[in-house]
Amino acid sequence: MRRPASLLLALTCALLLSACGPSECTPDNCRDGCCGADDTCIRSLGDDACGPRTGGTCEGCAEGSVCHLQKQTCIVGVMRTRVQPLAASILDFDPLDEEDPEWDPDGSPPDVVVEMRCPSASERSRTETVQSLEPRWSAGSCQVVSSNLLKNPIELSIFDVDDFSFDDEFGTVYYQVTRADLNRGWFEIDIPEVVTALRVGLTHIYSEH
Ligand SMILES: [Ca+2]
Ligand SMILES: [Ca+2]
Repeated sequence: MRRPASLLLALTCALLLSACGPSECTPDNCRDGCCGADDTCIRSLGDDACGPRTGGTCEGCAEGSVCHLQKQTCIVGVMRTRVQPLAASILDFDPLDEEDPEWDPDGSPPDVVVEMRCPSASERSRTETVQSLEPRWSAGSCQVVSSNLLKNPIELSIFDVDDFSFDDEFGTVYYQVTRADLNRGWFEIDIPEVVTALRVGLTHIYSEH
């Protein structure tokens, strides 16, 4: 009779690991986050869970304060995020135009621009034009209050600028920035069929009061 009981216990443990193993959040099992109230390790800090990424205690930031992601503590002030398209990889032919798959009539690489409409921004942001299948940009960012960036998506359009005809559109997407993105400092998306990767950098600016 003893054996089936212990077998059942072992089975229950296997199914409900947390019920039998250590469930407490400690610096040992939470080395890259802070410990939340329910003993979970929170790796993406934010205003409602902010604390040292060494298994310290997460705290909620008070009204009028925000979580400083580098300092890993609440500060009184405002956090803004600068959104900057950094790099893309473009297909070397137009998959939607079988008759004339070259991006430009002379066979040169596309002249690539990213335009963004950022939450609560009055104007669209536009990068410089870079003629390449692997364009890199350093201008044309927008700056948004970070909490707004978590509530509303960014509209991103990417296209080949053409002087004597309509620009070749690669696509337009809406992307909702996540808390993990803010912690990582960038996000990467693809835009079917043409853009295999578009990487966008997120740098944070804190104005402390
Ligand atoms: Ca073109
Ligand atoms: Ca062009």
